Amino acid sequence: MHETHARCYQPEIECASPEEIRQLQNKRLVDTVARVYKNVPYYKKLMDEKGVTPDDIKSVDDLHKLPFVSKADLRDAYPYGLLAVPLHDCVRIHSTSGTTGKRVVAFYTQHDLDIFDDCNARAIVAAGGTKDDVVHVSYGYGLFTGGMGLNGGAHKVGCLTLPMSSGNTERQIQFMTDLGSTILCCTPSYAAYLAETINEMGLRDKIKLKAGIFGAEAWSEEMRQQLEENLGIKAYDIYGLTEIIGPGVAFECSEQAGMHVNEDHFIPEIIDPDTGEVLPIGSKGELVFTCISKEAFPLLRYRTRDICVLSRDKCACGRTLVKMAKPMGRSDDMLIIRGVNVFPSQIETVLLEYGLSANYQIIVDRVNHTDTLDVWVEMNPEMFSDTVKQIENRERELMEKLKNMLGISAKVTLKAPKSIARSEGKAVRVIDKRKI
Ligand code: DLL
Repeated sequence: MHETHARCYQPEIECASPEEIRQLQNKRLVDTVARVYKNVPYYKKLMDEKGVTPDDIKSVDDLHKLPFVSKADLRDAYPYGLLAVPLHDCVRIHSTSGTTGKRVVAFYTQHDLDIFDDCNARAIVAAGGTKDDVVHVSYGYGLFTGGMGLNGGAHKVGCLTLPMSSGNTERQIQFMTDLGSTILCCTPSYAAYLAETINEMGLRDKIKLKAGIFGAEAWSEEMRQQLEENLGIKAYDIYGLTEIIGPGVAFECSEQAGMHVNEDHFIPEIIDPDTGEVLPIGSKGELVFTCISKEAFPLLRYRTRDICVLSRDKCACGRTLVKMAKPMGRSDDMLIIRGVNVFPSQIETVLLEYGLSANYQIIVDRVNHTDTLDVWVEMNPEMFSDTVKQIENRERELMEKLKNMLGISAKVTLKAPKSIARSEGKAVRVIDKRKI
């Protein structure tokens, strides 16, 4: 094993016993709470309102006593209100790609960036990365955390790093073939676009990719299979959010069955999104994180809005870090159509199981006081030569399958290949015209 590789895989943490991790978490939690209570008036106010003092927090068992922090708090406290160190100790800012209201800004000290690199290095090593790899980073660089996050991790592992950022697909592919990229890091939707273009250009034999580290948006198991086949790789999931650190909050290992949470830095909880009650492990609910090692922006009990399940089942990779399942959607992305909860991921599963690609769009509208659900999806080139009758039959079959999955009917329209816009970052899958 290379020396750098050995440093980035940290079995003393990643394979520690749950008790050892708990001890570390207890200490870090107590320290963090005391520090933010003292240094951040916003936290002091939230805790005082809840009648909690740092003395009440003696271990992780007391976590539930702390108030939640939500995106609304971040907007309220914008930009410096939750900063826990003097601004001159900070060395970087990242920001969310938020569409409405004020953006969220997150601050990092050098120590925080070291943690960020560490978390991403663990993810790269878990995906089989070593010093011999050429890591092609096509997440956006800049305020978005994706590019810089994976870049830092790849450097730490000692990989040759291509800081491509997103866009200019042909150039991406040229670099990939000329420089022998072995690990691709980007959103799964951009990976699908790259795969499509590589295959169209007839360059599949020229690429040396062996793994992909895909995240920043929801993607289904079916999409994983398609990406693995179309690029000849193993596709690993990676999860994170700007408010907590960026990518690397959790990462997938060789088992490809859920993501290990970097519990030495972030404590996960699952709560009932309506009542805030903490749910037992294995329950489905909203994922909440508490940062216990960061200096500048250590959020306590931050409500992610991601709907998820945690598991402590033994993992064959040897890591003992708790695992989170693929988030099944966001509580605020969940569509309520004619009173029924619909997650875009359910629709994606039906389309991909049918053999279609992930180029689809979901359009929700309200006509005569009734919600309508339209699903546009591109045909494969083979289907495109079908007769109109065959295409109509396929649409009917898909509507039937969607009805079974969702419990409500949707109108499916099969579109010509390449007629739906591709994305270079996070895909826009849902157009909800009811809100306009
Ligand atoms: O998306 C950070 C990131 C960059 C993660 C690169 C992975 C790779 P934000 O832009 O703040 O940060 O968006 C965070 O994206 O709350 C989830 O809803 C969603 N998300 C992130 N990773 C995944 C994933 C980055 N693997 C929000 N699966 C989160 C599903 C994901 N959703």
